[in-house]
Amino acid sequence: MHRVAVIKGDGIGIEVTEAAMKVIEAVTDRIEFVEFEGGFRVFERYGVPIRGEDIEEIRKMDAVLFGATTTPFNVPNYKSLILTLRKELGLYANLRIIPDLWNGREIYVVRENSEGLYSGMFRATEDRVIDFRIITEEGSRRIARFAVELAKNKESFITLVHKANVLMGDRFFRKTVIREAEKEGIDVRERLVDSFTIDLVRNPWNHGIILTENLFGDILSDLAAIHARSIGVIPSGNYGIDIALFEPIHGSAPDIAGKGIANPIGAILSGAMLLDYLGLDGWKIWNAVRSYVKVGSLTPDLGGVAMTRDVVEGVIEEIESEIDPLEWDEVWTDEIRISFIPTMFTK
Ligand code: 48Y
Repeated sequence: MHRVAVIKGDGIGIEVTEAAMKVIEAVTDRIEFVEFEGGFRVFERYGVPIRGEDIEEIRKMDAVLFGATTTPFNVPNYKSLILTLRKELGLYANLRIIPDLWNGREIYVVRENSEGLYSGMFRATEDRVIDFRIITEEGSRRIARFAVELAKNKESFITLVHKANVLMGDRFFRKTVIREAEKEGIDVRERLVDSFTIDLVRNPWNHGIILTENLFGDILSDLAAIHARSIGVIPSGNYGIDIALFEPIHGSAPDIAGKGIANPIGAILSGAMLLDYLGLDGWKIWNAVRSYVKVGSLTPDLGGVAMTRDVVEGVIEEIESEIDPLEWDEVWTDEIRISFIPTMFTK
């Protein structure tokens, strides 16, 4: 039995996480969910976005399934729940898979998740604020290792995106990445972040594993999201040394919360990434979602009129009608390759 912490969060985070749990339960009975509360409402009661004792409990779990939270940026002392969890759980690697579900292709973005301008270190005086953009040897090495393993696994290469022509930290980062990739014979193509944005809009599918530092990764992965047709279908994983957290990349969408029309696919595919991490059958979910979107009705963000529950039911039907993979070898082999997460990140 694997123990998975669940933090549904706010707004549509609640609906989509429940959707993902139902789909996971249709694939396996080897997961026990344990729910925790976190987000702004917890902050109002306790002054922190998640209680210290809950973090201690979560550390003992095998993985975390996360929905979405609202982070007001005008409340003094409020710290984002997801940023707190990334830090507390040491989740240094962020993998976002931007899928084109209709054509079976994906953009992979690996974002360094713990350093750069997210270091949390700053110096403020009356007339000047300095945010420290920290890049360390160890931080660069471990994210490089993550991207190298992924590239090896997918028989692919790394597109390393940086601004080393201007930033000292990026010169350091690129040296470490190139050294780690060379050790494993992985090809590294380098791109400057500014001109790369144009390519990511016009020609997004052929960059292998895109690897970059924290803030560039935040921005580039949102930009790449345009190729998924809706931000509502994009899953992600935040990986640490012995725990990982999976979340759709969309936010809590207060405007549609509670209406039952949120797209659950990003959360459902995050569930697929979670199963892969635990060594279970994530590919079944990927296949079911790909089959469903071609025939089933879609939520409003994808131009349809479906409700969240219609999509959940449809995806579960696809899972239940899945042909025995042995009768299906060619597609099956392909899907395994696409959805597989390297062994070193498997529990
Ligand atoms: O996960 C993301 O990319 C979000 O934009 C967060 C970030 O900057 O990494 C911010 C989320 C938040 O403020 O709660």
